[in-house]
Amino acid sequence: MSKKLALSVVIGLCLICLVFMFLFSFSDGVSSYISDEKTVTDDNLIMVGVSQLGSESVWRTANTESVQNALTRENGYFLLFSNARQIQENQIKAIRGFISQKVDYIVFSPVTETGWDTVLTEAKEAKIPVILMDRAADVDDDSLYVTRVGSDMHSEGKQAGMWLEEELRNKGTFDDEINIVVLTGNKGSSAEIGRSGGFHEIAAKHDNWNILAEVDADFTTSKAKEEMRKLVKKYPDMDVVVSQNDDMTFGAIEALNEAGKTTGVNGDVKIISFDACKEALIMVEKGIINVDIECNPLQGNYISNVIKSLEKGETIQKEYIVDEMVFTQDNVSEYIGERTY
Ligand code: GYE
Repeated sequence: MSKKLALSVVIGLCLICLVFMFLFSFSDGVSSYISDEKTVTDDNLIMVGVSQLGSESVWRTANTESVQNALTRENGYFLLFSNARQIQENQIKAIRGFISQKVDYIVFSPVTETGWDTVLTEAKEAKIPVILMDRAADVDDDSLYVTRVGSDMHSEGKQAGMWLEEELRNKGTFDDEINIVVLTGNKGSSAEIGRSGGFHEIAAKHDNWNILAEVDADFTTSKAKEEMRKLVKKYPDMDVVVSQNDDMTFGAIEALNEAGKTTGVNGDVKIISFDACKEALIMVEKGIINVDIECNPLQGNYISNVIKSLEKGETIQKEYIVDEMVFTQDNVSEYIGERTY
């Protein structure tokens, strides 16, 4: 190859690189511009501020995706999304930010049940309707939020207790002493309050049910594993673990296995879990988890429907409870394939 030809090849390649670099930086700039700022043509979009409480679980990720997939531009929304990383103060800041940005609606999933009166009063004064997603808020004045879309956590807790009654009856051990350990999600969250309350309601009917410990494991796998390592040493005779979400269940099972204990249908320790994400349903099918009480995170379309109704001036309910099931080895197989999270 002549020197001249080689030089023109090098120059040609450099030019191609420059064109690509230009295109990449341009497309980056456009996408971040589109997602961060409202343009003039967006004026007819409904602006919604969503404050998600965190990303602690598989359930939460599915819940986030569901709301993000429902509140899209194509569906007529301009979405501002904020993740509070399980800290109430972060949620309060995010809500104040949405108020100052004059959003049309605020959607939020309260990390704890109490402590919202002041900030929600500020939203009400700014005439911004607030929709609770997933968890409930305990406020003095009900008119501080327009509706809640979520689950009946108390009923989920009761379902767990009722499953255990049935299981013990079937095994002929209904009147035997039974040792129970509970891993709760973060204390003071409506998911924990509901599930603990519902389970206690059933447990209170049985003097032979000994709740040995109730430990907060934050709804996370790592914390549950750490806590269960201690619990299994302290209570090697535990018969049942009630774990208030699947992520904690995974950690608890790992710790139990490490301690030489088997779990599930033919195991040493019965496992009751909540959420029913795909990975856990597979463990139900294999008999590693006995029962999984479903909690449905796919709430995005419900939220969108509520907003569309409010836009039309229609009256809406104060609460929308999503559909849920109870999964055991008997019924789980037909549902695993369709589970998306
Ligand atoms: O069960 C758990 C999540 O609030 C119902 O929060 C939700 C719970 C869910 O972290 O996995």
